[in-house]
Amino acid sequence: MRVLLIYPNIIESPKEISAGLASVGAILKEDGHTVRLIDTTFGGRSDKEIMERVNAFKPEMVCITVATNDFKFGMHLLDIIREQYPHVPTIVGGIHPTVAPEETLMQKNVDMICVGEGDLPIRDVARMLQKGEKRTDIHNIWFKKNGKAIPNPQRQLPNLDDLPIPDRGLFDFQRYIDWHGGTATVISTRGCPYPCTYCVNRKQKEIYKGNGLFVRYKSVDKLLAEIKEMKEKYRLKEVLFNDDTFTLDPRRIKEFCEKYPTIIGTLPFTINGRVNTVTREMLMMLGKAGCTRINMGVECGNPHIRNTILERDMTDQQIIDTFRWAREAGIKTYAFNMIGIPHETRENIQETIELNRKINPDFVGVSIFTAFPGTPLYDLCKKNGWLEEEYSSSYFQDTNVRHPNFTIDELKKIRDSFGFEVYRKTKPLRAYVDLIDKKFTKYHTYMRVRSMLIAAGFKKVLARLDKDNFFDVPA
Ligand code: B12
Ligand code: SF4
Repeated sequence: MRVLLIYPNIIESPKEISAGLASVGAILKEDGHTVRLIDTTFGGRSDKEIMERVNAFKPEMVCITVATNDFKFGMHLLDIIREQYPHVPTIVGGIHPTVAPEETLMQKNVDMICVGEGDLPIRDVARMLQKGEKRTDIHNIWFKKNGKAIPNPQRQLPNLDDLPIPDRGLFDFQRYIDWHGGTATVISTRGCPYPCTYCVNRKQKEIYKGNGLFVRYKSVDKLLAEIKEMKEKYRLKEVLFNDDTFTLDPRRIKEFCEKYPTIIGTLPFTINGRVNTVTREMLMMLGKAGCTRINMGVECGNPHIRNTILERDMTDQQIIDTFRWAREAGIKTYAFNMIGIPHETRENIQETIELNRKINPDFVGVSIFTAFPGTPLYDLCKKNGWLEEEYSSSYFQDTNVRHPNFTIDELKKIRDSFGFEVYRKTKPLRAYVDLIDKKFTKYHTYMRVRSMLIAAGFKKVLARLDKDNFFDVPA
């Protein structure tokens, strides 16, 4: 069967493939289908350009992935495809249908949705369509009949080693690597066990309950084989593990650190960690194995907001210690922060700035809080009438929350000077460049030029000129 995959990605930065579609594509190819991808990450988003590519392929099934921010654009693409291909079945997967299934399924041109992990369900759907069957009982897939939803239960979560390696070749993967100045992305786990109230993991854990372990890992051997294959196929200088929390299992980290240098060599890598999952010893091991950067959430400097509203469960001292250990292990640090959290005040934001000054990260990132469906904080905002009707299109540029203590413009101003405030005393040059950079990120043209400069290695040039690292672009 000719299966068309669509990645309706519209964000300017950072640019990354959809590992979900790469996994779904790999499974479909393994099952003998002809698979093609339309990827809008680097452009080609007009109706005309999309339809030219659809017509060149003449799909027999259309599969699209959507997150909340690209939901509108994704649905528009299904509408224009349906006009010309009224009988071709459509299925929507990804995080948005997982957390907002009814809303997604009830869109006019959506025939089926996949709730949760889609590797095995999509195989069943394609097999069913190929045989011309009309089943409505496939686990994880919700069907629509006479305008009504037919939900189905979840299946057992698959063991990650039983799945094929995600098919990066469906994308122009080299272009993504080049865009990141040589960084290739990998996912080695699925799931995160923590209860943070703004994160979709909490909802996913609830959805998958009773169907096996939510947190699963690729075995170290399989993971390293995947990276080795990637290294042979593409020109890369660095690996970025996009796992929510790479540092969950200390024994696995130990095995990984022992084997990585032997099998992969000196290729540097970046990970996402969580303050209370790492120890000094673990960071030392990671540093020796080639880890050059760890990204960790600080989120809020006020302990009550952080631990009661966000349920992060970590003290200021733990955060300060962990960032220091990373530095001692020779690993650069990136601190994630949020502003505009429900119940937050101006004083609380000042506490976040103070905490960041204390930890003095190499990079600092801040986003305006966005409430995502399926999370407790979304429900809280809804209950209090703090939600805008439209979903915001980016964590960094906008928000769907009308905060009682701030206007959106105020939050944007605070966001734009956040890095400046953090680095003002310790790294003044860096602070001013950050300020200028943030002032311009709202301009589409600036972001495009900035993306191009990053891809051209501009960041590396600047980094060489100034060890403070001007730009806090995760790459
Ligand atoms: C890597 C990553 C990115 C990358 C790539 C995004 C992508 N589309 O894959 C980049 C940097 C571009 C990115 C950007 C953003 N991200 Co992001 N990102 C992630 C991260 C860390 C990993 C995603 C991933 O690869 N997972 C592994 C794969 C295997 O899982 P998956 O994509 O969910 O796919 C499975 C199923 O969903 C399903 N599936 C997926 N697609 C399809 C399609 C079909 C047809 C079928 C049948 C099944 C199916 O099957 C797959 C395999 O089982 C997740 C966290 C997470 N836990 O998922 C956040 C996450 C997806 N991101 C999030 C957010 C908020 C964003 C941004 C809005 C932030 C911003 N800067 O504006 C943008 C939105 C961009 C976008 N269009 O997705 C939120 C999404 C919340 C929401 N409700 O939308 C998440 C969940 C983080 C969080 N914990 O809150 N992100
Ligand atoms: S630690 Fe990070 S990924 Fe895990 S639940 Fe909390 S916010 Fe989500």
